[in-house]
Amino acid sequence: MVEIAAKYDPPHRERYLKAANEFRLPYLDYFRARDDRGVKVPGPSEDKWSKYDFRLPDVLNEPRINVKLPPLDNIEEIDNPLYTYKFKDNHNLPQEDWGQVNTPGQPPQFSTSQTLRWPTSATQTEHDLEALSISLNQARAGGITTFFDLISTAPYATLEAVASDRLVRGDMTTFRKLNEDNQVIGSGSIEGFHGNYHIFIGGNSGHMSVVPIAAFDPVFWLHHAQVDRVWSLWQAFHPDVWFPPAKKAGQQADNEKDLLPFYLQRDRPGKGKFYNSDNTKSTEDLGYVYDDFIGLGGKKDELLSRLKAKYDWQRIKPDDPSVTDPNEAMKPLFNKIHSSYFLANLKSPKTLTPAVPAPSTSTTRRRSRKPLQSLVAQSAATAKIDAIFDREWYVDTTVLRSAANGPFTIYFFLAPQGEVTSDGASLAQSPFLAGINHMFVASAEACDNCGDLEALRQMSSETTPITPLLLTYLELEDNELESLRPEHVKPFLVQYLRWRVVFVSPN
Ligand SMILES: [Cu+2]
Repeated sequence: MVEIAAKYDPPHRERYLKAANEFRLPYLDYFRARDDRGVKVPGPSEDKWSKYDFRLPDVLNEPRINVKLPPLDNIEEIDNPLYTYKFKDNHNLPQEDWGQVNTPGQPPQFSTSQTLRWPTSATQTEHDLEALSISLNQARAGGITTFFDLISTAPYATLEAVASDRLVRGDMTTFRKLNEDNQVIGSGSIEGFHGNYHIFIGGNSGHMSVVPIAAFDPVFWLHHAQVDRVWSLWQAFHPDVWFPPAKKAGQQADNEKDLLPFYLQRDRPGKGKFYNSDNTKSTEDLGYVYDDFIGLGGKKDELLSRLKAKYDWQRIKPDDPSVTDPNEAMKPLFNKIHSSYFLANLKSPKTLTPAVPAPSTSTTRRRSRKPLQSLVAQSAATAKIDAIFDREWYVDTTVLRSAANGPFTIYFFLAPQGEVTSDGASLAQSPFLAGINHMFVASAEACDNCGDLEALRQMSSETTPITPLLLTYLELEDNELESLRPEHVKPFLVQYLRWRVVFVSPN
């Protein structure tokens, strides 16, 4: 980046050099609304018109973009490097590496010419932006619940609970995530949360959904910056929690072990040749800090109120089920970003939804929803929402990590019989989708560690918040669900909870 900045003529050079030196990888905030022009989100009774759209930022969605090029800082239209990565003639990867995702001798499932998001075939040249948008908008309600759970609640207050989805005592008889003292800990993890967003963005045949080729998609890096931010937030809420000491005298503690293959830079202090968990603990030591912390001074309460100020408006909770409006600072950047030089094809932007929100008139599904006003009145007036008995509901799962020798997704639905198809491609768009658990694992052949994990028959656990969809059922007129109390939810789940497993790779 500094090299490119140096190619500009003065007076632009100084400005760009300064910017290049201060540049840090931006994070992809999945919970930041992109615009308030409305978006259709599938629901069990009818498609809902949601005011805020949580699609990817448009800088990732536009095939062409205007940039100011060196040396004269003149605006020119170029292929948007954040839209897709085009593999060079030799596909950048040797054929045997492509063989991990594309079965030799069969038509490729993953494009070898460019990275794609939600493609319906490997020969497509554009992303399916509509499928991608539905996926991210569907994922949002569960995602924001998981985000707050992971960083600030008791079940995730230890490293072994929050870091990985692996079961410490992983065997076929242990179906709960337990710590080494056999206490039940949170079934989710930052690893699982991270894996889910790989497939929310990649879809069933997108590069982001499979380990060996995910990092070719430019969005990978923004996604991983967000995962790093979540980890950073967790650390801030748990400043005194770190790895347990080595079990035996003379043994190396996990936090001191080399993080291969990440070489320590020469100008950084440290004992070894590689990074380890201790010398990567603080982002400030690594030269950056997230905006959440600027001017904070280590106060946890203040951090939590900052995060609530950013995101609480969109959280769907039993005692507060409505989506309101973001504060001024979190208002969509849509109008600012669509200024005249930023995007190339302003006249026919493909990613924009209609400006006039059209309330859905879909009558394809048989259940009707109560009018919004009566719903608000009723939520307050009836005993349906009960502070003493109501709680968040989750589906916790435990699976064999290597069950498919590659990535697979478990889709959970709250659906009447016959409403969930077995067509893998359409499951993610289902109006009955409650959540997913994507096992973002590589095949045993992909790396040494992958083979070791398979040999261990490692079990993994995950969690899926289902309260948002339960609340939608609570609103339906025919009273399929009476309340969020266990006596009503349990029989409802026996009747309505369904799941499908979809294998992402042909292996
Ligand atoms: Cu990843």
